Amino acid sequence: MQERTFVMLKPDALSRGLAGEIIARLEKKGLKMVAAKLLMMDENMASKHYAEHVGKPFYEPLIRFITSGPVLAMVWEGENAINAVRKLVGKTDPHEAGAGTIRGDYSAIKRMNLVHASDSPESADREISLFFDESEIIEWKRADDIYLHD
Ligand code: 3AN
Repeated sequence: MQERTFVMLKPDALSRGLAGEIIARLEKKGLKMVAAKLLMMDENMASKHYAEHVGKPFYEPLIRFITSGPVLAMVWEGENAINAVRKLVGKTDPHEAGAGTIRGDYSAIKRMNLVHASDSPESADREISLFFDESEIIEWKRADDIYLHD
């Protein structure tokens, strides 16, 4: 099933020069980038994005971190895109994330784990609409599209 998911490279990914590497992994899986925007998140946007974590001990440091530098917000599309990206990203805790996953390979601590990816269709819809207007999402075909879905 073709799906869209929201993916955001966090400030550590940009600062550590890992943006290209992470994007390459999603591209090679056969997913298609359909929207992208480099921005600084302000506190208002960060608190909306992380609303489910308000009150948790890691909330304040998380907001400080996510607003500390540029993030690359993106929408990716493809077969089972939500689950496919979560698998490529790996578990929240980098010590539990498997080798071969983005977090398993490149991140060292839980808060600074390089990338956010939607965990359900409901979160994907909510997160995409927080960052993008529908008009900013581009419909296009990859040259290899015929190999990537039925
Ligand atoms: P995920 O990004 O894997 O879906 P969530 O939604 O549970 O994980 O957490 C959102 C973000 O909050 C994580 N990406 C991570 O940066 C941070 N975070 C989650 N749990 C912790 C924790 N126990 N300590 C520090 N930071 C955390």
